[in-house]
Amino acid sequence: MNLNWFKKGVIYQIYPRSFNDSNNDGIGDLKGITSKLDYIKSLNVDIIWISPIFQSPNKDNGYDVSDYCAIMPEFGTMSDFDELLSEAHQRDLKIVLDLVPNHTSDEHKWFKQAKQSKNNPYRDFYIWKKPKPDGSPPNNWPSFFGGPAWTLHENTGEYYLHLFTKNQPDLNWENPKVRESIYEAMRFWLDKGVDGFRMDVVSLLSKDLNFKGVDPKIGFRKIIEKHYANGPKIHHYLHEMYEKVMKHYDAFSMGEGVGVTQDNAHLYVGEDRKELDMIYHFDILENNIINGKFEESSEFDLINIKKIFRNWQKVMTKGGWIANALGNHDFARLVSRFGNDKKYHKESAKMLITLMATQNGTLNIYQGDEIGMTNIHLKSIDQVNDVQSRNFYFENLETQKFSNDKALEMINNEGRDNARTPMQWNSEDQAGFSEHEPWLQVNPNYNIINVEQQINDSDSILSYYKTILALKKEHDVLSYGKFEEFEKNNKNIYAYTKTLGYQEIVVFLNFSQNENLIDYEFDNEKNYDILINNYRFVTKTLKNIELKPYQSLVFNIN
Ligand code: TEU
Ligand code: CA
Repeated sequence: MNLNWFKKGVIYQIYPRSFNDSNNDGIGDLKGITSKLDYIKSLNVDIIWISPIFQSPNKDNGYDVSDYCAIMPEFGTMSDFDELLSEAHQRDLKIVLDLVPNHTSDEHKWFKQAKQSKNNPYRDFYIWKKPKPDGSPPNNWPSFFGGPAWTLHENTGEYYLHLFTKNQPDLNWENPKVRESIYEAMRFWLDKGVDGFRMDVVSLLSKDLNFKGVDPKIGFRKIIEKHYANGPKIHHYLHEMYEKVMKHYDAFSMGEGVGVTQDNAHLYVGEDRKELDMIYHFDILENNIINGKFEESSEFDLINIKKIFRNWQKVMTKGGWIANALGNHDFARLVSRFGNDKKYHKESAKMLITLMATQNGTLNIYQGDEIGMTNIHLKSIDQVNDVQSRNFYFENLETQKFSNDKALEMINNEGRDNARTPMQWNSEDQAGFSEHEPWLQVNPNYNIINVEQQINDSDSILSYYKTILALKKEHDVLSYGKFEEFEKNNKNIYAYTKTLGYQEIVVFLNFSQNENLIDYEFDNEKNYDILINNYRFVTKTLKNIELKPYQSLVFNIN
């Protein structure tokens, strides 16, 4: 296996709108990030992924780009960016930008041109189809964010495809000019010295080119897998992107693998394939979301989670590499979802980072998770900002599939605003994020959950993150060890060993609120030193160890 720097490196994801506001207009910005680089460095992370910062009308907070080579004015200027990059590099922190190659904003100059007429040279930058004879859309494809994936452009009489909002028309990757234009933008940033890209929904670049209708009964996740992602040209495009751009730089690509499965992932990341460096998979993030967001979801099930981790390990044993995450800007807060954000807030937040830091695959940490930020409870739809949640709510008002209260409850449980509330720096007004009312309200728990309060507390979630990430730097076994599980069918405890050369560790994680006895044969001939433990309490004997609620306990065996 080729041990590139980005495999062991830990990624810290920043959602710039919500991270730190330097000029007090209520919106986080680049200077705000620069002023927190020492803080970020102190976490012992290596790479910063910044969610989109390119010019955008913000219909989907930057995931609708109107100029790939300009900075969004709300976030600052190009020289603010250059300063951020150079200050980061001085601290030995890498910067990874979020590239959105599947669609642009409808305000991008390419789309403005394309709309002019059917024979405009930019027409073919997008995907246009004639209406059906009755005037309806060319097929029944649903968009990710509700409603059909097609919108009629009245003046030219054709529909354009948009897998996300109607303000995000899909680019036509069949057109070599589109590909070259994106490659040019990539070179622009790489020439400045950025260290790589997180590539938004990169698996969707090639879709089902027959545009066959879908069977809604199979559910949205399967629709993505079968019709939107993994299209016939996907590997051709990604290989071309590697050859024409990525291979010429010391930079890596992390593909957002929506619709990529354990069975086809190696085609994207196999070392011999020369396509992507790693795939960011969704199986954990979507583990209880059966058919897609805002449909029925199932209860937390550790046995299923174990199975997902186990199967994704296989992609790496086949020579590929993956990226792991329990949370990002599109999902609920991890401690609220996978842990317990009340009685066992601290314990479960620490246990969850222990899980992530001891799995192979590049670890992604999302801003605020290092202090255990939680979901927010919004009381009415007026407080909801996220376009996906709002579309769901208003569509549901008409269909009444769920009651309005239920719809709001689902938004509170699953909605994207949960992860997007401003970063909680201290207990001052607006959590120290800004002196102005922020674009999205601060979580009212900021006076008990914030950086300032945790930074000097050796028992805090923040201190635990720093410790375990330092251990990850020191012990390669955490990042590359051979993984072996036991108690596979235990629904409360996740337990595994990892071995690399002479080093062996054993990891015990209690996912329940109860004490649970571990069933493991300790070898009398060996020493078991505690590498990390989220409880102060230390066991005297290795017999009949009872894990406390949400305890994580890792031994170094020698
Ligand atoms: O997300 C793609 C994606 O699949 C998400 O829409 C995800 O499935 C959903 O939020 C959870 O149900 C990426 C970006 O991360 C997201 O913020 C963008 O809105 C989207 O692409 C469009 O660019
Ligand atoms: Ca600002």
